[in-house]
Amino acid sequence: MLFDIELVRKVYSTLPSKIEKARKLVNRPLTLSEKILYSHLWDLLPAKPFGRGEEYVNFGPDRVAMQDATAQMALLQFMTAGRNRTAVPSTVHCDHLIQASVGANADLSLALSQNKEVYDFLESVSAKYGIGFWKPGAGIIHQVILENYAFPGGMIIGTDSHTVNAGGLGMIAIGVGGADAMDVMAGMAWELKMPKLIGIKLTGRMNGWTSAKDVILKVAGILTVKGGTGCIVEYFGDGADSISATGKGTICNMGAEIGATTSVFGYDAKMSDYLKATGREEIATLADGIMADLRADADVYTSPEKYFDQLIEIDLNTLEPYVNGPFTPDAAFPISEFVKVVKEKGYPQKLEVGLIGSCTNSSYEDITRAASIARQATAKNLKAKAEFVITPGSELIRYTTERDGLLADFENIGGVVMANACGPCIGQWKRHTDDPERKNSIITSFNRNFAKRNDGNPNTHSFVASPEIVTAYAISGDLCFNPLTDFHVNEAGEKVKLDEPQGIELPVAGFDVKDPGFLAPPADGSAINIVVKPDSERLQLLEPFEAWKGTDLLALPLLIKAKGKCTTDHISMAGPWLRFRGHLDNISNNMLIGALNFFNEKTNLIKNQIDGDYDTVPATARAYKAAGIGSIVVGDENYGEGSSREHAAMEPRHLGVRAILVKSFARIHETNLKKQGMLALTFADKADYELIREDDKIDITGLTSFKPGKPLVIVLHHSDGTQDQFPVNHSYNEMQIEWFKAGGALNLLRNNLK
Ligand code: MIC
Ligand code: SF4
Repeated sequence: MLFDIELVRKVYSTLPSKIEKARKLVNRPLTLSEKILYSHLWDLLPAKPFGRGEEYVNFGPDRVAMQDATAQMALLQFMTAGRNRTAVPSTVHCDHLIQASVGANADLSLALSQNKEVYDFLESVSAKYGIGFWKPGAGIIHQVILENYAFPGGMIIGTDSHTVNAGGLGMIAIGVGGADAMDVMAGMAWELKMPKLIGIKLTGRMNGWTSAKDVILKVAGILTVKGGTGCIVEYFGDGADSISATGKGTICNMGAEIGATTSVFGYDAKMSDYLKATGREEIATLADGIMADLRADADVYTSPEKYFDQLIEIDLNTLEPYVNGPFTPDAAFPISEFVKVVKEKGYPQKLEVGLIGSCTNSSYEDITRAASIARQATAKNLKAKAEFVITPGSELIRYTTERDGLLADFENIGGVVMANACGPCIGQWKRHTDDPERKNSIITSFNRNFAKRNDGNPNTHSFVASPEIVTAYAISGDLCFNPLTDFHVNEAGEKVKLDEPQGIELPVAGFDVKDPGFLAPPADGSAINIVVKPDSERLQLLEPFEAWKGTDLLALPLLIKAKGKCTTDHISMAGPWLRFRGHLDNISNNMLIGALNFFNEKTNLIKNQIDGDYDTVPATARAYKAAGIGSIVVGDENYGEGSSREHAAMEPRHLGVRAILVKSFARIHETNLKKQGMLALTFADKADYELIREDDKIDITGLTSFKPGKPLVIVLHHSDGTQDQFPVNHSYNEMQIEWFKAGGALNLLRNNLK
């Protein structure tokens, strides 16, 4: 659908001149990322170019998007900002709260009744403040954004890490916490450290079983889960132009898994085709008119090494399908080596479930490729040996693929189509298993495969691959089966082989949908009254956090020293806990329950320094809070990897944690901590992590002269009377230090409103 065309016209009317000025300032040809960043500056052009990876820059994004699980907190904060309407066009998408169990219709109606209070809240807040509302069942936020709102050269922020999906349509699209979204909706600038740039040149063409997913699965293997931190990944080359817009979306989407700020492709004929096919001919025509501004300058493509901080080249001709996992998305294996890996590492060989869909891989092309495998299977007398689950990304896709008989292809081999929602991808999955203790394998076309993510079961080994590869595995039910080379044995006992998948990029008969599930806000919503019941277990109005008292923080007990991977799923688990996303106190009961305690290698069992007993993390934090003492959390590398959920920062804040001290942070989480008035600190010398003992009391000193670039000092008081002392770094700028002092960015905003 075509929304807000005026906005696109406005952006395009000034884009060429802004880019021209930026080119003069930088005094060299520009990458596409720089073009979009410089044309979305909040302030006038600076006197000299921004230092990449160094300077904080204020931007003015064109749009904001929120999904239901994060929108609740974002909007609870926005409601206190004193505005009648959002300053930029914004949307809410109800996708995370629907649990996949038996099938689309039954699951959706159950979700509608179970989540009624939250849906009603989101719908009325949206109506009041002029926000577009996508009802439950309409689809997953990123698929809906790609189909309706993304436009080349634009800038969008969204309260979900996979907002980056819109890079597939040439947009700078960035995942943020709700407090950041609130700023932009409240009419303020949005701040980001000027990203570094990674260039990825794609040459050749994909063929056979290889698809866009395999590009990013390979990139994840190269860059690892933190290799993209602080960077925009810009794809280019003849190979890039050969990939469909939705395939580009898949690649950008999973850029979240390498920690990239976002990923982007230059505008091309594929994007133009997709815009036209999704009812946005007018945007395609406008974009065609300024095509050169929507791609990098020519010299960037001929001499990329001059313009990017890091350069990678991938030959699509020889790219193999990949399978990544388990437990981390960067464990990347080309399919030809995967069988060996499964055997050597002893991963459970039997595949119990294959799942396709999600915001990453729900395009018409994806579904046609996977369906072509399913169709062949039926013709060759095969059924899926594993359970097989399909979650379409949007109602547009579901309606069109049903019309074209593709969903039936899945059902014919035993597939079950779930609601258009996140479902199993975010642990909203009533998995049917006879024995949760058994080590077991599943494979998905999603993007994340952290422990417990899909079904809450630590014994589940979750692998990630393209939808067509997942479909082939679901048919074989065996991870030691190579779909490219091996034979299946069919129901008549014959050996049969499946041919390469065949995809159709865009529906020949066009997309169609009866009810896309969109609710436009009324022209004037000011009379709408938002009610949050005081005894609600799902929604709670926010109380301001306490301001800093002006002194160093002394003798804070260590709450937990987390060992190894500590993603936002470990800090604030999703799945069953999603129901409390609008209620800070209730959701705080999941704080860090997935983190591994360094000292006993157990989850959710830590020492309470008041009585010496072991208890859960939330209970111990509550005990410290009740006793009026703050605490400190220590963590490892890439702490807070994964989601944008600011609950992972608000929960510790709410339960009295004062600082998170780690070896390194994931970008969104670090910002979320700062926004909520927490101290986000990193070891100057990572080896100092080893000095932290279980019953340490910890001082954070230097706060009275807290300054950008100046380390703070940690003093450890060990229980044997000895001490250790070391410097810790931070990345706070002046404004962020003000957030800390005020007790959170929202307090500062409220103070300014008074
Ligand atoms: C995810 O994929 O982890 C989520 C659920 O979409 C999150 C958002 C959330 O936690 O609500 C994300 O990616 O930001
Ligand atoms: Fe939903 Fe999964 Fe996409 Fe997150 S990654 S938005 S949970 S489908």
